[in-house]
Amino acid sequence: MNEPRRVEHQQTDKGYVPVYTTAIVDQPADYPADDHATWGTLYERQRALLVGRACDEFLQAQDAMGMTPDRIPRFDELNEVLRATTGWTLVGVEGLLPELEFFDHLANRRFPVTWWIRRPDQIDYIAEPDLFHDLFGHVPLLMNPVFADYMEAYGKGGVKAHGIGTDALQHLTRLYWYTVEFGLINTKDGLRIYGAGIVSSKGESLYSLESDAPNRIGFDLERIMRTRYRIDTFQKTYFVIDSFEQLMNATAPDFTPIYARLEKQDAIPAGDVREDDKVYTRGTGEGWADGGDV
Ligand code: HBI
Ligand code: FE
Repeated sequence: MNEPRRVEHQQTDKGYVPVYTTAIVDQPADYPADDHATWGTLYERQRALLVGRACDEFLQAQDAMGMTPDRIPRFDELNEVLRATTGWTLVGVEGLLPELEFFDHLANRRFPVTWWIRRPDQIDYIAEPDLFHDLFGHVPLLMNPVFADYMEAYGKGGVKAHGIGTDALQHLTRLYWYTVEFGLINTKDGLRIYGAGIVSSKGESLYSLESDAPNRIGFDLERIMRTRYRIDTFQKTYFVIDSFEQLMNATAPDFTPIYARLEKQDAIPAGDVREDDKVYTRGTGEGWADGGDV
């Protein structure tokens, strides 16, 4: 299989990783058997973990798109379902894109999916977003109309933030990190996962709901935009939304005054808990712990 065309390594919000050419690329006509096997192994392992841990919207969407462990899905087949449901399409790319290109895709309801999948020896961890992370982790929720609207609004906000400057961009990237990548959602049955970075990771699918180590804090836009994050470990804090509508509504206002306020405030370390945080106890639905839990 031809290797992806790396452009150059850059320090990004995902660490020092290769940032690729921004060209749209076609999905290869087929993949070596090894790649299909990697997809199948990861798919079956994650689905076994995620029933009862991922939110229903994620699991149902993945089934509705016709994703199976049998083979790497065809982008054009997924696009038929996705386009008809929320107007989103996925486009093949070489890998991580410069931020502006990435935001521009989202602003136009295009989700960039890396066309190659990790090697068998990388099955447990890969620093870059590969096909499994993007297709298994990010694409299903684009079937949810409200989340699909949020992702477009986020992209438009990203294009604007890029024009404002690096501070605005940093604050907005934290919002992506703590929702799209590592978000939890509160349901009548308890906390559930919706973040792509969690659902595509075996260890973090368990840790995010069941470990006593991380904080779980109710969604607060400016609190999130001030909060640093780590890229090389499990998260020290997860933010919990009540609904995708809450997420969508949070991006409705113009962020300019928010950026102005954030300029005057310090960043919050990833592991901090502040006194007006709404703290969740692990894995349950109760919002207000008695405070003794953290
Ligand atoms: N490029 N292909 C791709 N996929 C991403 O998730 C991605 C990206 N470029 C930038 C980026 N994410 C980050 O800036 C986001 O966290 C905002
Ligand atoms: Fe991602």
